[in-house]
Amino acid sequence: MSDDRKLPEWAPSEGGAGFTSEVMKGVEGGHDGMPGSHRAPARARRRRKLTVDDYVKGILDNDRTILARAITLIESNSPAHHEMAQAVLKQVQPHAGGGIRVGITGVPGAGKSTFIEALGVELCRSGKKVAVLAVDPSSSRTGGSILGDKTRMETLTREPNAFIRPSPSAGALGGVGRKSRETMLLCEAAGFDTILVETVGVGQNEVTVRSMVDFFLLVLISGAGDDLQGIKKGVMEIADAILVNKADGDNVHRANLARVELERVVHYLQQATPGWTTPALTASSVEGDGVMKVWDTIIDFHKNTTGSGEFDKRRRRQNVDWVHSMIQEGLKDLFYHHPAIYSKLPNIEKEVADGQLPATTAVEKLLEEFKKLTLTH
Ligand SMILES: Nc1nc2c(ncn2[C@@H]2O[C@H](COP(=O)(O)OP(=O)(O)O)[C@@H](O)[C@H]2O)c(=O)[nH]1
Ligand SMILES: [Mg+2]
Repeated sequence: MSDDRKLPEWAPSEGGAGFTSEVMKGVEGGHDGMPGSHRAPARARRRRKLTVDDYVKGILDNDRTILARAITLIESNSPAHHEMAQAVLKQVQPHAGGGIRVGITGVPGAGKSTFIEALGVELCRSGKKVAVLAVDPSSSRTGGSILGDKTRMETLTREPNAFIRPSPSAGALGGVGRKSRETMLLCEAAGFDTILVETVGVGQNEVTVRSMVDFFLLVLISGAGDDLQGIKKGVMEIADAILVNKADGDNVHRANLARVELERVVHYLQQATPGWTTPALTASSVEGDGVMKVWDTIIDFHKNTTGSGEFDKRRRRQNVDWVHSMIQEGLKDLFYHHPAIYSKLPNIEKEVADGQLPATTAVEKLLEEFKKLTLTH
């Protein structure tokens, strides 16, 4: 398996030539020392089909290559993979749940990745096992920002206690981190005790991430004084802490002003977590100041909410919410993939676009059709 280590952990198991060529070179010499043995090329071995048991054992043994492949399996849209993924999940689930799940959101460029790297390295060096899931909506389009994040987390990547998994949110059904919950469970089962989920704060993302993490951190930067006007009240109301990042150089004073102002504003808002007052903090992720203060806050939060029962309550509620979101996703899938609907949709769309059919009538027609097809007794 050591050959596989050369691959990025998130390389797709059916990866392109770019991922495999390096590995091919390393093993072609047949240097395993076994006379007469004929080793299969790394590419073939890497693609060896794993059984459910292989996946489960690999995950529980903290084999990162297998963990990465299991995540790829979970993220796959193929029905065959789906069944296997569920079987794997079912078996590892009893070993999951032990991590603290932290969501980190903010506008692009706020310094989320830099912060995660600074925090992650500290945590790894203090013996924690840190999994980073970077859910990046832009990555599915450009592919660029994933690499950008990866580059910025270079030091963290080298930490033996870290596992970094960028996942494109793949725009389509479900949007952000459709499989992030499952991925978190796998990481926990593999022994990761700290799960950091990075996501870009746009639209629904914050709410979705909030619904799957224990602690939600909003990362901001202070600008030219009118900072706070652009921040939606709704986002502040779901944050368990607000971090004004880039508090360094000329920016320290402004960042402190912003922090004070934020603390004042938060005071008037609804609490994100009952019994917990959302603090505003400053940090410089580049210089490191204030980064561990955020971690101390997370630890305080954890103590506070496990003591009050809020922690458990939230996890229980999240599991139920998850059921409903999967039902919604499943229903949507059933509808859109039904051959009768699928085949009619383009024409109906055209009629609506051309103004020949009211949108309401179109929907009624389609749903009636769908009901007839599915609700036969
Ligand atoms: N001065 C300063 N720059 C920072 C800090 N954190 C991040 N940056 C810079 O801000 C840019 C965006 O950072 P990145 O972590 O990729 O932001 P993300 O899009 O929120 O993940 C990069 O050029 C970072 O070097 C900080 O604390 N201070
Ligand atoms: Mg980033």
